[in-house]
Amino acid sequence: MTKGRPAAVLERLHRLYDEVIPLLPEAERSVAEQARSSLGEPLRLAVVGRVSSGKSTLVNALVRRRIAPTSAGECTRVVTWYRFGAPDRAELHLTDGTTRPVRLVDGGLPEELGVSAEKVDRLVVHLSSAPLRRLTLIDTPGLDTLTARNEAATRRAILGEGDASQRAAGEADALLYLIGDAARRSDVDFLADFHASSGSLSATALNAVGILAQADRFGSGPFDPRNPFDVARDVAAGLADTHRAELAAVIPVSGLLAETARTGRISESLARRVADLAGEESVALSLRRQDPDLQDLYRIFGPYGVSAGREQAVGGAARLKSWCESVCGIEDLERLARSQLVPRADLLKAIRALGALGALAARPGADRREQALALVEAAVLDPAMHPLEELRALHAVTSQAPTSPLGGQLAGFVDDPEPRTLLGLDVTADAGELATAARRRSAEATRVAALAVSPAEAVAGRVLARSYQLLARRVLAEEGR
Ligand SMILES: Nc1nc2c(ncn2[C@@H]2O[C@H](COP(=O)(O)OP(=O)(O)O)[C@@H](O)[C@H]2O)c(=O)[nH]1
Ligand SMILES: [Mg+2]
Repeated sequence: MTKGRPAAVLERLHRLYDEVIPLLPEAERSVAEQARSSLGEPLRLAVVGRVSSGKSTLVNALVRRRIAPTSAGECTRVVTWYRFGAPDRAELHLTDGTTRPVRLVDGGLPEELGVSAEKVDRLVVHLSSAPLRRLTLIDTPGLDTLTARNEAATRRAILGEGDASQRAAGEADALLYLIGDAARRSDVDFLADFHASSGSLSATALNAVGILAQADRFGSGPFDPRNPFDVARDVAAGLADTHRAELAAVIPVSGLLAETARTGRISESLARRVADLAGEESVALSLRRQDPDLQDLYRIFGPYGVSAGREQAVGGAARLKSWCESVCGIEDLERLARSQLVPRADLLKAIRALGALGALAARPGADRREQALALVEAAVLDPAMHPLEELRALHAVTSQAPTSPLGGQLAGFVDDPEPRTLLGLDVTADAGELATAARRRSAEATRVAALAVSPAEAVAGRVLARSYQLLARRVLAEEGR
């Protein structure tokens, strides 16, 4: 029965857009229309991080195609959107508003575009790759020019001005944030910018996932007895703890091993080249690391992949491939996306669209600005929009009061199961019993809010109290009472 709550959020949001758009200055209406139309699209997941952190390699692994160039041509300097579509094709959207097709070379993007990166707004690639049905991926050039975190920057991110990577992140519903071995100061600043740009209902750690990139390179090299993935896991756990407010999780991933495993690169002859190294002492192997053939293998598997993959390769290409896939961490990332991002897609999209409209309505100089802001305010308080409050409160307790039992209850509402499951009642419970139980839970939540030791828990308690009240109202309404 509670199914359809995210749909109700979207419906209410469309109504708000209908109300507010006529109040906006002419020039801003098309921006608002674009934000509205994105509500009907797959979730947008932007891949951000420093230059050469492995973003494009990871994108290739996720779409299972070697489509994104991973060397330093023009292509790597433009924001690239990967959308579902057939036939496979790419087009450049230029800043002057025109578009032009880009020819794929052997199924991949060319290194050079024939247009300088400054003239490109974005490159849009359509691929008939199954994962893109649910997620549009946005590959970004990389963050090096992170600037002040202020209101102007926030508006720029939402309204389509400013640094390309930042702007792309502003158009995204969720982020994969690639981090090196220690999140640097500017990484954290960027995350704060992104969250600010998602508007007042920013979901923060609910829509940003940290990736500890190039996990196969952790540890101190060939003489380190530890497995680099074990080292990376420890580092990731530490970062997840430090950045609980900004990141939903930190997952160690080797994009390179994932790309290699998933894009059809591992032929029997390649596996044989790796297998031929089996039995060689690791020390001997590392002493001849300048050997061109070894260099070539390192580019495909990385030094750890070659060294640890040798024994697997003896078993053939399929064995090597499945080993790469199982150690690289990509499946952990996909599992998280499936369980936390995709099911919350509508709410995440709604948060972005609401934030974008709120920022437009607040623009100084906008005609009838007071009226527009009042409409946004009224929509935020509408019971139909309550799931957004739940998502926000869930974030707050998850990051600030992780042991609170309210977190689990909020997650129950956010992930939208049956009222009977939410209330712990069996199938025989009728609407009256459900409503009574819901009201009792509401009162309990209010009590928790009053006694809460942390502000996050107090907010969560109040939000949950309303969630249960609305649930009671809804079961009774559906029963026709
Ligand atoms: N060893 C290793 N190298 C990687 C990994 N991911 C990317 N690289 C290499 O790092 C370089 C930059 O990768 P790229 O994906 O183009 O980075 P981007 O600039 O963030 O898009 C390339 O030479 C990749 O082969 C990884 O997981 N492990
Ligand atoms: Mg790149």
